[in-house]
Amino acid sequence: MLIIGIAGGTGCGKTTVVNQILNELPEGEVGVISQDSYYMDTSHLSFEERKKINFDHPRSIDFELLEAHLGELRKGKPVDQPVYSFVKHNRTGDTITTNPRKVMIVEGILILTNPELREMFDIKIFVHADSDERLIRRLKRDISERGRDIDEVLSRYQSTLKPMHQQFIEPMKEYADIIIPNNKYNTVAVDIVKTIINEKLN
Ligand code: UZR
Ligand code: MG
Repeated sequence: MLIIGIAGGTGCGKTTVVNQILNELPEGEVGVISQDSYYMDTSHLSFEERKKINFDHPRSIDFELLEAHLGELRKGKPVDQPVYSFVKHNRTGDTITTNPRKVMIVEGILILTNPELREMFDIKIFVHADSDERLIRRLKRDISERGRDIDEVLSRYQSTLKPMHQQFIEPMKEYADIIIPNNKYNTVAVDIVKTIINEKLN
């Protein structure tokens, strides 16, 4: 199994890069695990309390479960991934069965911050976009897809996203094997990653 970790700040285009990588690759050969599915279970908190959680700090992620699941997949076993709701800021209680694939992609803002998880990646990719670009994308997405308003997104950005990015995410570039400049769609970089994957598949 080839395990690829894809990190980068919010709005850098991780999800888009992953989707472009998957595009045209043989179906059933490549699987994706998103860090988003592994936010800590916060069922014991009220919605108001959950809204105050710092979701950009590594402690908000259940790395233990994520590592355990990746370990099982590496052994060829399926896992039941939790399903997460950004609207409720919590796990929904549902799970989705994920089968092992020849190539597994793990994506998320904080996936390179955990040393044990980092060790499990054969290739570490950091997607870079400038912070203004990322803020614009984040605003658009959170308003259209995650039920936020402009004030909430901006104040969260200033109070949490930006400082956490500087403290935990940006420094992870140092661990990356490949940094993808992604202010615009970078089809060349995506093609290079696809070539590496195809080599593994053939
Ligand atoms: P991406 N996030 C939420 O907004 N709500 C949650 O319940 C859990 C996470 C956000 C999180 C982070 N920060 O910036 C973002 N906040 O999801 C990471 N607030 O996702 O890489 O797709 O932007
Ligand atoms: Mg994403």
